[in-house]
Amino acid sequence: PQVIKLKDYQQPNFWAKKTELTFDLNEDHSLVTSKVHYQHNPGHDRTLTLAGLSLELVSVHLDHEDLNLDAMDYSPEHLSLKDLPDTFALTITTKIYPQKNTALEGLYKSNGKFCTQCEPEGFRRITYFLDRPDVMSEYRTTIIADKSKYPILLSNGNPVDSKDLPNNRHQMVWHDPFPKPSYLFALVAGDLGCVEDEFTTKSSRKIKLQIFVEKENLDKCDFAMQAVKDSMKWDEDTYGLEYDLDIFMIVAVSDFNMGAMENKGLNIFNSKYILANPETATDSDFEGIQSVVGHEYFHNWSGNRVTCRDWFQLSLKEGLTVFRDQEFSADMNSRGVKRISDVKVLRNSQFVEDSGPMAHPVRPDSYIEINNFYTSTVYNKGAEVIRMIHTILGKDAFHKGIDTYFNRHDGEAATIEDFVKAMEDSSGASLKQFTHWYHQAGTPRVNAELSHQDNKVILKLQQRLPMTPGQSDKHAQVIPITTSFFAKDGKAVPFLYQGDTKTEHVLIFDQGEQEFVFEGFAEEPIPSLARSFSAPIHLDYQYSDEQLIFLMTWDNDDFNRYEAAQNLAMSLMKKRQQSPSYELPDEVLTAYKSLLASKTLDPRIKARALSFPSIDYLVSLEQEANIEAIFETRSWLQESIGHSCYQELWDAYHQSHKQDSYQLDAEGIGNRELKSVCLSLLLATGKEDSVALATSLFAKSNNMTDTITALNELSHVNDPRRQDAFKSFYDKWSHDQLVIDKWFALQSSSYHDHVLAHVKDLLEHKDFDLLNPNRVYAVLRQFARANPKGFHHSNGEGYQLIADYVLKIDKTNSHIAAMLANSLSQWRRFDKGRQGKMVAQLERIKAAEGLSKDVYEIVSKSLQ
Ligand code: BAL
Ligand code: ZN
Repeated sequence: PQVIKLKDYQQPNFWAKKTELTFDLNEDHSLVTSKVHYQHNPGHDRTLTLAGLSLELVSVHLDHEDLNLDAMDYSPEHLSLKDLPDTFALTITTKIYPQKNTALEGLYKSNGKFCTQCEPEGFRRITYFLDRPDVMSEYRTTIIADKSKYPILLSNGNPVDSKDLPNNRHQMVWHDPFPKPSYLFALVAGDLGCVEDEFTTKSSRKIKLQIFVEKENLDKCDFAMQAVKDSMKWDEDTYGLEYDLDIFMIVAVSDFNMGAMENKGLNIFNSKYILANPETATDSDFEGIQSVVGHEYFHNWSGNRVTCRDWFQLSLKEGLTVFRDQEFSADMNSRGVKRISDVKVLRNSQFVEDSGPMAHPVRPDSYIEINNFYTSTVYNKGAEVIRMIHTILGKDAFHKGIDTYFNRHDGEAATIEDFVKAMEDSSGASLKQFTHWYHQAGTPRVNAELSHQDNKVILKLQQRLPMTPGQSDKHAQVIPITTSFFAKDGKAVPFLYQGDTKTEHVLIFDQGEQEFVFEGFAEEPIPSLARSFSAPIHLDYQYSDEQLIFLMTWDNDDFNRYEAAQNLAMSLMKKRQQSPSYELPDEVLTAYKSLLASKTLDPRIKARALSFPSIDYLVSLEQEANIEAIFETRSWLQESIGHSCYQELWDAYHQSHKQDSYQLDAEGIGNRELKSVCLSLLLATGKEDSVALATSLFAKSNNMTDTITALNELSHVNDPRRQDAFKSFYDKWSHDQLVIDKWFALQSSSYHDHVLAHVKDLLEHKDFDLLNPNRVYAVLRQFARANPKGFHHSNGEGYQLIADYVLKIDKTNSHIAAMLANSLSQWRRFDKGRQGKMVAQLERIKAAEGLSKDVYEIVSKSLQ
């Protein structure tokens, strides 16, 4: 397959100024007529080559001339015309089959509705087009369909006309005045219910808000609607950014590859990120809805008004928009808890990716299939890079930079350089060296050492960026290290640095090795480094367990308090691995007990401090991980804390458990999360009364969060109560697809001994659907990513199962297949036996005939 390279970027030969689309939607096929007004790009060739995918060409008109197809240069994948004039209109009719489109890209059908997904390259499955983000066009879209089956016809922009047609058909015309690339095009046609509301902008314009869902789900849209209004308000208050069209629509569909899509004025969502009420959704579902609704809404500026010049710039919109949604959620909820969640995601997926064969820079240099680059590096590390710019420049300069960026590039397709330049110009700072973060892959390791002399503290930092595929020669990066020091009394020490005395300074660490000298210390303090995770790095500082307990108790940065607990857990696990007779000392147990007993600490921070690093993250830290040993020591730690703190956990559980009241607020959510962690540690002991406690929570729960907490614990129990609970859950919820996804997912991540056979049964279950991405994620991705015990079983059967399904799914949806294939890419991290078995499956996939380029790219890079 062809490798696309950033350095080969060229502007197109023609621009598409206006695009008029007509969709004639039918049950067997649809006809799409596109009339595009092209304009020659001076200095470029006069050949126009349009992209297509699986298209059937019906007719082509150049202005008014009907072109003879037999004499034309075209295939299902391209259409090319030579010697074209300066301006002309090209009218193309294509025949497409949305009903047969299982890739869920382009125009397809989901549950009887027509819908689209065009990012990144789905539009070419609709018509021949300059399907690239730098070609921005004004769209007018006419949709024609049967009036009874498809009463609702939607597209981007504002509705401008509608009328009835013969044969019970009707048509609707939409016009989007904002030029946009084809990837932001959207169409929906179906019989949908609608929840409506209104938002008044800061300039007093009234915006109509509509969420379209299947009629039986109309009662599950309130939370998402509130999130839309909160997002609109937040973007005005924070960045002065106002919504631009008169109407903002969201449609929820059940078959969707991604979480959601920011099409101009018509966001299309995976129903998982819209539909919720306390009976069906967990607290984390609600959080997900708020952040995804925010994310897609914020794209209206960061992505739509200013888009990307090419797909190498994907992080320009995604990194920035993730940063914006993270800040939105932090402002709406607890900032400390949000930071802990975001770092957890980063470590569990981006750090893992960055340490394996798929490691790539935030701005990749090349790709085979761009769909493979919607990664946590582009999204989450991209957001960390924006966050560091915010930290280095400060809030005011950052906001000025954002203003400059949007003012300068409104209506344009921009690059990462444009963004950085806007930040530099408005702050006066140079970000030249900083831009290595965009070009260099890999997670920097920072080693820190401290010494104390007289009243001074010297902090010595060293940075090292590991080699990654295709990159061996690395430059030192600019790393902001937010630093405080604590005295023995638990207070932060004010200290002098660069003429300023404060309790917290941001150190700019930009050399391979650097010493920082601070004054104002009567005694040697305990450092709190990279506070709030000020940079996406691995930080090595040799804390003693005693110091970690101190920080866990006294640090006033929520993230670093959690971090101390994580480091303490890793230190304890290491000691146990080195000495199998090692047991937790009293000081450690006392620390956990006082954490649980604290009257002032946010229950969610307590809960996070008592949750330990994931197996995947622990594996990613090793050269050749012994997964059994990691699994055993992690279980030992949970079990030891469970046994030694049984009474305290039991008490904390009951204090958090408000049986009859349910509140979706900080207190309610905090209590439920702490309760869940306590229950998990209690069950780690295997004691009968803890199993009884989970069984009782399951039986009496009045909300989905508690139900899932209990069912998750019971899923690992080797006795009939597991089966009973799953049966009663299924009987109660079999009508609700999203809830049944949870039922599948919990069984796939169960640690019971026969889980592989059980997963195979689930794949044969009547409700399993290979064409529905959420269901595939619930069973197969969950097994591969959230069940290290089952997936990495030494017999290799877990790997074989995943490979079997990669090959099966590749025939219908290569995007989902590639995502699944990626779970085999980390093979180098494991022991020789597992390595051989994973490689054998990768080789088997690679050798398969007719493999998609999506899967080919993942497996071939994994094997390199
Ligand atoms: N643009 C694809 C989905 C998202 O990141 O919003
Ligand atoms: Zn996005």
